[in-house]
Amino acid sequence: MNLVIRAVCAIFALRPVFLYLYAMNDLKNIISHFATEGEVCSVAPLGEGFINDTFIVRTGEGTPDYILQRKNKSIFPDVESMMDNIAKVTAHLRQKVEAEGGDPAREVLAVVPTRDGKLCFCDQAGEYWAMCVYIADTLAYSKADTPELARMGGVGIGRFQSQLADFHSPLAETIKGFHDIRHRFEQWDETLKLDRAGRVSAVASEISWIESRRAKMLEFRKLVDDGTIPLRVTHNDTKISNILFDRSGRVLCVIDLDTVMTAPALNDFGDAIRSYANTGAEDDRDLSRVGVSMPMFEAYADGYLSEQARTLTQSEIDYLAFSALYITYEQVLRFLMDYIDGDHYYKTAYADHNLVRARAQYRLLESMEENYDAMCEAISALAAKYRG
Ligand code: GN1
Ligand code: MG
Repeated sequence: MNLVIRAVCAIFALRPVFLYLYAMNDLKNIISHFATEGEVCSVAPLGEGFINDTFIVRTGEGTPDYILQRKNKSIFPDVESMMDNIAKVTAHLRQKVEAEGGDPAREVLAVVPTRDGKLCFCDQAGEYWAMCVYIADTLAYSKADTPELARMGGVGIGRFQSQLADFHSPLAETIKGFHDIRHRFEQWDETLKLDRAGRVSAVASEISWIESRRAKMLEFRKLVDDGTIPLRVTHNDTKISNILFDRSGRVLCVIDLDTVMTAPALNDFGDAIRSYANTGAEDDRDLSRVGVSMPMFEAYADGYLSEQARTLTQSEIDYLAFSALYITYEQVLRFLMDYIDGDHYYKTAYADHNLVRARAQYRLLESMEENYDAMCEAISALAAKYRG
């Protein structure tokens, strides 16, 4: 039956409806395996994540609500290790928030274990589920509307990185070579060779966008390999929708910790700029709307450097502006690669969605290239301001 519902919903692009029907059949049983409090009143799909399936689980008065996620095991091959990363990192963050006199219940994600003490539950179909406590009364955005919000986003990620600066337990690599462009090129070359969806010839000009910048991107990666750019504990998916803000605009809690790994801190800066400083949407069809907003760029960089300028090395400062180009380029590659491959990685809402995303992200990349000197100057000025 599920298969029929799934097929119908896929045909009519009714993913949320599918999730809801799926939920009603099976979710309460899955939830019963977790150490939750209270009676489950409702379960409904939540959010716009591209990878996992997310649900909000409402319980009655006086007990917390929860976030339930089916983790995408084709993307995260070792969900148990990923959850182990998240448990370790959140325990560390909790100690920091407590020591700073904050409210750990609202400022750190709380993983809900299963009743037998595991961090995730594997159902009969072999799907992995995880749960955390829902943090009520927060604001989430798909777009930064004001420079003030962008600045607070930068403060939040700067703080997140600094709270993890003394986290030294090893972390599993949840997705191999996630922001390593060398690894992405291996996948890219293979995808083009296989041409599984027969789309390569139709996107020749888009492919040339990637190829014309290949050498430059590989050159940057060498700086990571030779230790010029250090590794730190980073989030790796810092788009604005992965941050919860409080009503005063302050970052309350950084969520979606699936990709927390040891990686260059620059990834978090670059990915955030890709999101906060885009004047258009990530998948804008109207490319005239897409570009880098310098006020948003400066505001985010100001917030980030107010927290991190004294911690980052000079090499990291020198490549901060470039990191925005690097991550945006990588995102063009990833969307285009998924389109060429037949749309297996990202959730899509319509047939050429990944191609639309790749084109919009490419327009953003071009705009960053046009504004690159100004971006570098802004970073130098801000680094001087906060380093004294
Ligand atoms: C995915 O999971 P979500 O929707 O926050 C992706 C990111 C991309 C982003 C593009 C694990 O993020 O890397 O930048 O989509 N996450 C994974 O919006 O691939
Ligand atoms: Mg994510």
